[in-house]
Amino acid sequence: MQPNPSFLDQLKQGFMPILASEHGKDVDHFILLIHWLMAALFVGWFGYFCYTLFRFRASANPKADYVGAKGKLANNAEIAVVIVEAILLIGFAIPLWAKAVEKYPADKDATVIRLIAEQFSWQARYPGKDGVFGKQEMKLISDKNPLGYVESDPAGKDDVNSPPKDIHVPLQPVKLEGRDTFKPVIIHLTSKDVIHSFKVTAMRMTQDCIPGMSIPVHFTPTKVGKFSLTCAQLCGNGHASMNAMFTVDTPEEFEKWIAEKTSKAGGAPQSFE
Ligand SMILES: [Cu+2]
Repeated sequence: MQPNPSFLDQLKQGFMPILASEHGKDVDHFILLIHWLMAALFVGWFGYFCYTLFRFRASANPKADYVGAKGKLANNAEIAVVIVEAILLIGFAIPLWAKAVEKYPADKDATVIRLIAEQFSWQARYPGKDGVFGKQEMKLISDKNPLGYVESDPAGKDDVNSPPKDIHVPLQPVKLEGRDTFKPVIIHLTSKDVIHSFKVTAMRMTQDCIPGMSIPVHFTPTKVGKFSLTCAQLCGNGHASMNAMFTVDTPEEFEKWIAEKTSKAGGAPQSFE
């Protein structure tokens, strides 16, 4: 796990958790803006509350006033809050979402993995050197073949299964659209049993894993390190133990890790249970 950042580092990043993905800074910026709005509302409404306690105290108002306040301040304040919220939604939240949806990377430019959730573990599958995943079938799932791998499919011969709860992706420097960045990661999420939720806070990623569906997510890692992958959906009595290590490796470390997993298993299908 990453060491705890210093107080100064935490202050610089607005007391947000460690950030290790490219789009995460926009997410953090948006969260900070919302908190500034909440802080302004807290101060404003609390001040107003104190003012009313004083202004309408019983000793100064022996007789109840049935008309109520006539000023426009409260109405105008409400309108101002609605305007600020609309700016946050239209100016920040929707463009942020649109960027994530429109900038979906091509498979050839990305590290593509499949991640399968189950009570109460995670296991990833890598397509191997040919970059093509072998077929998987639900009915073939067993203790020996935890991801239902179809043995007769040649595309799957070089595929690699990660050990349970140990997911690795590489931090590969690349040039995309003329700028220096890192290779994006695409993860196809699914579940073997109930609804789970993939959450890697350092990547600012959360997405439900739903049985019978393959849901792709993408992000660009920016830091090597070991991060925490947790399940963000109450999924049974072992939910709290459904965590895994999400490691971002240097390309060399990643190659080594994949090679170890391949040779250890002596070819597909590979299980590490
Ligand atoms: Cu779960």
